[in-house]
Amino acid sequence: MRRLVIVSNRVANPACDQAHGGLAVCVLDSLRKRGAMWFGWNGAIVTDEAEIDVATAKFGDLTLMTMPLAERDYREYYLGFANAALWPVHHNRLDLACFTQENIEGYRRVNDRFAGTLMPLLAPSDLIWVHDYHFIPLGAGLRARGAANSIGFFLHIPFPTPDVLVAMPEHEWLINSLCGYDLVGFQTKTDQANFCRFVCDFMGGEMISDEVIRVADKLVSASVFPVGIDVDAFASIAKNPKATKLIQRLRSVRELRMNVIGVDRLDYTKGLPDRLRAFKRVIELYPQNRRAVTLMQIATPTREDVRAYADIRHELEALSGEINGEFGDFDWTPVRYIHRRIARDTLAALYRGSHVGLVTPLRDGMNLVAKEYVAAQDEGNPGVLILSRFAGAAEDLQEALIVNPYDADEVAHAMQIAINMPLAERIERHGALMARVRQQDACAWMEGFLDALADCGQRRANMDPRSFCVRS
Ligand code: GDG
Repeated sequence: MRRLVIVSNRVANPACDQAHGGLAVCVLDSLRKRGAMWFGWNGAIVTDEAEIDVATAKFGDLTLMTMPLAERDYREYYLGFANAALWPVHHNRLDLACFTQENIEGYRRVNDRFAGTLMPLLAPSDLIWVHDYHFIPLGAGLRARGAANSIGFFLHIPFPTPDVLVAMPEHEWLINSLCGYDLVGFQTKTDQANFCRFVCDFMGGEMISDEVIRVADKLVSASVFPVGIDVDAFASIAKNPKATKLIQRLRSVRELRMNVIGVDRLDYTKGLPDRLRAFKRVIELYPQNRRAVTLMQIATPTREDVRAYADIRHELEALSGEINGEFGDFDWTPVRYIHRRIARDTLAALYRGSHVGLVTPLRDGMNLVAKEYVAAQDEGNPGVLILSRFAGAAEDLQEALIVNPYDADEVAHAMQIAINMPLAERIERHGALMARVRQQDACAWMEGFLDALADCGQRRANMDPRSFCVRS
């Protein structure tokens, strides 16, 4: 088997339960059955560039190779261009995007440094899989250094429509860099279609099949690979004795009848203020829910050095205080707001112990929380998933209650339906959702991508670049 080299901004250490971003979760889950070398940032920041060095750690078949970022790189590449330009643009938040020349240069510089550091570590037969928006130009950096390997890229976040993308300075350079990969993978058909539309309408590309575009003298495949989780592993931690004890504790709080749960990184794309407003409406519109329903919102700290993230935190704290102040009583707290990281097994138990899973991002590449909620349920008495139509997961999880997260009354109405849903309907919906989550699990995602990448590599090896233009 050819060695797999994974490149992503953050690298998760399998020995500790510290992975709380979606990328780390699905890559780790998919690597359980296959070895790899995983290369990226170790999370440390150094003041002096001379201190940047690669460290190696081995965990069975998995080798982690990581290096720190210099302070200036952290500011310009990570906070600046990746998280204050690319992230908001890809989530349709041009109002929050901030573009500066220094940040773009920082992004180029770090991509170039990572490509330069990785190059001597590669063998000619390695399959290289680059992940996410932090490293769009990394593949081109490897090619410029002579890498002839098959190189694929997967975008974990949505791909914007062309009219949004053109607002970003350097968008042509970025998309050109994407076109240098053999294979570009997307979460949904909509993302893939947006990418193809941009390449064809703005860069002179031409579709030569549903998934292959010819642009300039290159062929690039653009395909859909929805990410998933390790379903059995997650379901089993949700059922273990520790989880069962925790669920009993959760349900033994006398006044609590129904628990609604939300779990998200505290990010403005996740629609948390809108969710709290919808929860307020479910109490206002259906007074029988007073004292009977509680929303537990876990909002894990993330990217706290980016201004927009501090703002959303204050908004959320004010809103939960407002709802609790207005409706709460000495024996009922309507919103339990937790702003800290929770252990993964506790999370699994909380999903299982909750009657409703509320997943209502304003925009999301996929959303693994939706899949985890389904996997954790008791199939004989499952809870109900409420899912935003703007989460990539909604393309497949149609048996959830699909809602528009911007419409508080619509979400409140769905919550009421979920709270009252008869057991038979819950079982039927859950069975269908579970089948989909199983079908598109972490292994299927990885195998699908790597098989397609190997095919693309074969195509490149077989083809004279000058013959790319031939069309049947
Ligand atoms: C990106 C895309 C795409 C959250 N809080 C805690 C915790 N988590 C875990 C969840 C889940 C993961 O983090 C979050 O994944 P999501 O998919 O929901 O969201 P992003 O982090 O934004 O992920 C997303 C994903 O990449 C994969 O491609 O689906 O669209 O934005 O696994 O359980 N885990 C623990 N404690 C927490 O407090 N242990």
